[in-house]
Amino acid sequence: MSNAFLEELKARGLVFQTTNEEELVKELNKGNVGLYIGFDPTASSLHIGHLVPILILRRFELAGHRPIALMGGGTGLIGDPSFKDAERQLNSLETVQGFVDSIGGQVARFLDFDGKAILENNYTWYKDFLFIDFLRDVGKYFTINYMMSKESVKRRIETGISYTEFAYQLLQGYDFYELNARYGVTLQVGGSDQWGNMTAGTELLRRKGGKDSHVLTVPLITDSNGKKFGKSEGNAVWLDADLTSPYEFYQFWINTPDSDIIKYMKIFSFKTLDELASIESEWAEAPHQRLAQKTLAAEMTELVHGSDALEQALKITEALFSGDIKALNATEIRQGFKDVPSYDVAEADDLNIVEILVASGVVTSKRQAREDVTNGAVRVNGEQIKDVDYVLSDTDKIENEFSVIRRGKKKYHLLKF
Ligand code: 383
Repeated sequence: MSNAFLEELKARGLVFQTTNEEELVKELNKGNVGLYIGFDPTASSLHIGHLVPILILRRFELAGHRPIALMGGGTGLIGDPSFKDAERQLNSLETVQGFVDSIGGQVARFLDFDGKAILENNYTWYKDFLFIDFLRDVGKYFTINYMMSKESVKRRIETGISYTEFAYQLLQGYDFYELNARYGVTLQVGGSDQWGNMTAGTELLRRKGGKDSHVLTVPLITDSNGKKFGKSEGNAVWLDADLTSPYEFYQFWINTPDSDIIKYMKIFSFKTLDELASIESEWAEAPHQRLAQKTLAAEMTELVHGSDALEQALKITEALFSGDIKALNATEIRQGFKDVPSYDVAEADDLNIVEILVASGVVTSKRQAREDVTNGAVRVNGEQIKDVDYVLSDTDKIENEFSVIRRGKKKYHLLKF
């Protein structure tokens, strides 16, 4: 027996490990399976590493199952020790609740909470759970040996772990039990780092509830160098547009190396494997045109930020490529030039091109500035300035806020008025 949906997940490289596969196949073949993934509120935004599990929920939803996104309003107050080197700093209740609200809103973009999908928060059942009851009703089903044998906490048992974090797996285990009771959830999905916590749940459901349940993990995504996926120049790529702009988000995908792009397309795209295969063959004929990267970047940016944001990201990319900076408005300039050096122009600054090049630090001397201008190496908002006596005026200010100076082929500076 097999299940077409599970086979598709495997073909996309989305399955790392499952509990007994035959049983899981049987369950999926029944259809309308309740499944969940948990997200601990450790920041105000989810990041790109959360995208695979979120999109898996969506895949299950599209296949007719019932996905639940569980916010860890309770577990976020404790801190998951899985594969973490050090004890977590405790966040306050208000902080964690704030994070729950913001990341819950983010997940809502990907699932239909008016349809089959459900948004839950485990603080709902932990806020009134007495410690004595928890020890009697949950703790009693686990031996210390069992808890210590988990790969996810093994290292910490040697280096140090508080009783608080050590107990975390019981909380996640109990969530599975609770969601089974409330919504008939029989499957928990998560990253491979979550296997230990998730199987604590199947254990509790079996021992306390006498029920079978299932776990499926998705692989930790790595690039062709074996490095963890999801950093852009060392920074996390956030799903919140205020933390990582749609343009930067788009660029992150565009910059995927050829050695990774086909793998990433299968993991992230909702296009069928047949469609992806034809994109792949077209791409392979002219990889330098980056068709695969462009296709995935567009699909992901639209999915996460919407079609207007995608359009804007494309517009900024195009303007930076062609040099036609005047095509951009102030918001787009802000996104496109977030990482270039900028200079706040002061009242007293002389706006002569040579003077301002020096004052803003584009060049270090007037002699250099004059030489660059005369040689045609200086552009203001994409327009070449060859006259050393040129004085910036209002027409050089984009929406009265910015002038973009380019020196040579690629060096950009932003003047802020
Ligand atoms: C809490 C309560 C549950 C079930 C799960 C949780 C959260 C879980 C956890 N998950 C990570 C997180 O919150 O810490 N203990 O950042 C990440 N997940 C998913 C996926 C992943 C994991 O949210 O591998 C990456 O995104 O499982 O690291 O009852």
